[in-house]
Amino acid sequence: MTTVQEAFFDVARRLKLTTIFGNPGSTEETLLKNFPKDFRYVLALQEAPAVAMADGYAQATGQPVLVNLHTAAGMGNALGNIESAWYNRAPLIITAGQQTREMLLIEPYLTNTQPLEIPKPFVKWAYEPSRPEDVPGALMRAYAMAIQPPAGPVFLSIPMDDVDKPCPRLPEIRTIGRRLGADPLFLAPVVDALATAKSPVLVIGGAVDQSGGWDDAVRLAERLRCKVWAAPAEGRPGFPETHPLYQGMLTSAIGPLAEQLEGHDVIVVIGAPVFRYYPYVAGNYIPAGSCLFHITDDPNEAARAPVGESILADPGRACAVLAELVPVADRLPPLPRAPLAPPSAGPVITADQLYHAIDEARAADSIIVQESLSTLKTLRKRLPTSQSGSFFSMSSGVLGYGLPAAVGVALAERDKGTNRKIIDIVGDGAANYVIQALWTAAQHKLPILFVVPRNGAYNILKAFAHQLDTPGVPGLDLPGIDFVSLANGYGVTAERISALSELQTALRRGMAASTPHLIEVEIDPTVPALI
Ligand SMILES: Cc1ncc(C[n+]2csc(CCOP(=O)(O)OP(=O)(O)O)c2C)c(N)n1
Repeated sequence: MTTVQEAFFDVARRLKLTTIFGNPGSTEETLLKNFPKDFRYVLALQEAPAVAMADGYAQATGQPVLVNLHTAAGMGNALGNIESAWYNRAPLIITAGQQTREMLLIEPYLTNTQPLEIPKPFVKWAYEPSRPEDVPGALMRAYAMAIQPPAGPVFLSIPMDDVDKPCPRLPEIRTIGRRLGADPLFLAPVVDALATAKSPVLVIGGAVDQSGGWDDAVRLAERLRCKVWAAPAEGRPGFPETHPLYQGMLTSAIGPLAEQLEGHDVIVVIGAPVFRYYPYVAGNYIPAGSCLFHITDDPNEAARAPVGESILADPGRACAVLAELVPVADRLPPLPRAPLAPPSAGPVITADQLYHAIDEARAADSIIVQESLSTLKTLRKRLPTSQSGSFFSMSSGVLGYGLPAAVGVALAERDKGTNRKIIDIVGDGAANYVIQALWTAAQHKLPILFVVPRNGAYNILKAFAHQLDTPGVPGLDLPGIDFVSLANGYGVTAERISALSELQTALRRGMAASTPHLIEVEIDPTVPALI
C-alpha cells in the first residue's frame, strides 16, 4: 500500500510543487529519505534564507512553492522572513518535522511543543494532522489556503513517524480559484467619483502587478489623465516608474502623505494597504474635503484602513474593469516630472552616483532585488522600474530578505528560461542577517550581481534617531566588515570599489559575469533625512 511519504510526494508532484527550499534536520529526514529524482532540494544554510529564497521564487514565477524547515528551532530562525512572506503575499507551503508521535507525550529532544503557535500570526493556516494518513490531504488543503487571495504562507507540522504509515486513500487533486472578481456593480461608486472628479489621483500597490494588472493600471491612468503614485513601503511596484504620469513613491508618514495628495478630490488606492505608515507623524490621513476609495482583495487590509470606502475586488481585474468604464477625462494630463539631473561629483561615491552608474550599466530588462534602507528613495529615483515583475523587496521591514530573495528570483529566471540579469542591492547592515545565502548562489552558479553599498553604519537608524529626537543611541556603527572576504569564503568572486573612476568598469564586469559576483562600494556615510 502507498505510504504517507509516497502520497505526500505524489500530491506535491501533481500540484507541480517539485522545488523545495529548505534546511533539514533529523526530524525532517524521514520525509526526505530516498528523495524522488524529479524533485529538487535547494539547500540554504539557515532557515531564514530558505524562506526568503522561496519567497523570491514564488513571486518571480507567480506560483506556490514548498519550504522544508527544522522543527521548532528552524521555525524560530525563519519567522522574520515568514513575516515578510505574509506581507509580500507569497504563497509558501512550509513544512517542518515533528518528533515521533510515540514519544510526543513525554516531550523528547526536538519536540515542537507548540507547532501551531510558533508561526503565528504570519501564516494563513497552521496544522498538524490528527492522523498520519491525513498528511497528504493536509498538503492539498495547505496549497489551497496558500494560493487564495490574499496569497500567503501556510504551515504543516509532520511527525517523523507518520511517513512510513499506510495511506489508504489519496486526496483528490482539486483546482482552486486564485483570484476574486471585480464586479462593475460594486465598482460603480468609484467610476462615478472618477467621472466627476476635478483632480483624481491613483495610488498603486504591488498587488496590482501580482494580479497581472500592470498594463490595465496604465490604461486606467491614461484614460483618467491623472497623477499616479506608488503606495508607500510596498515590496514591489504595480505601475511603471518611467511613465510620464508617475510621480514617485508616497512618503509613509500620516501628515506628510496627506500633504503630498493635497489638491486631489478623489483618491483611488488599488492593491495596497491604506497606508503602511512609519514613523508616526500626526496629521490628517487624507486632505480635507477629499474622498478615498480603496480596492483590495484582502479583507484584513480593508478592515484596518482608517479612512475611505473599501471595496473587495481583485486589484488587477479592478484596473481592467475601471479602465473600461471610466470616460476619457477631458483635461490635460499633468506635466511629466523634470528629468533627473546627473549626480554631482564629490570626493566620495554617493548613493546617487552609485545608483546612477548601475542604471547606466544595466540591461533594460534586468531585475532589481533590494534591501537598502537609508538610500531607498534615491534608488527608486535612479533605478526606476519600467517592466512588470522586475523589482522585488519586502514590505515587512524585516531585515534578512534581500540576499536570499535574489537567489530565488535568479532560480526562477533560469527555470522560466528568461534568464534576466539580477542586480541585488543590499546594505552593509542588512547583508549580515543572511550572508550565507551567497553560498547557495555560488553552488547554483546564479548570475547575480550583488552590490553592497558600504556606509559603515545603520544609517536609517541614525536618521530615525534624528527624526524621533532620540540622541545617544548605541550600536549604530559597523566598522571592520570585509564583504570581499566574506563573499570569497562562500565561493563568490568579489571586489571593493572606493573610487568613482573604477565604478563603471567594475559594474560592467559584474553585469557580464555568468556566475555570482559581489561589489562592495564604499559610499558617503552622510545620514539622509528620513522624510
Ligand atoms: C530582523 C531585523 N533586525 C533589526 C532591524 C532594525 N533595523 C532596521 S534598519 C537597520 C539598519 C540597516 O542598515 P544597512 O543595511 O546598513 O542600511 P543603511 O540604513 O545604512 O542604508 C536595522 C538594524 C530590522 N529591521 N530587522
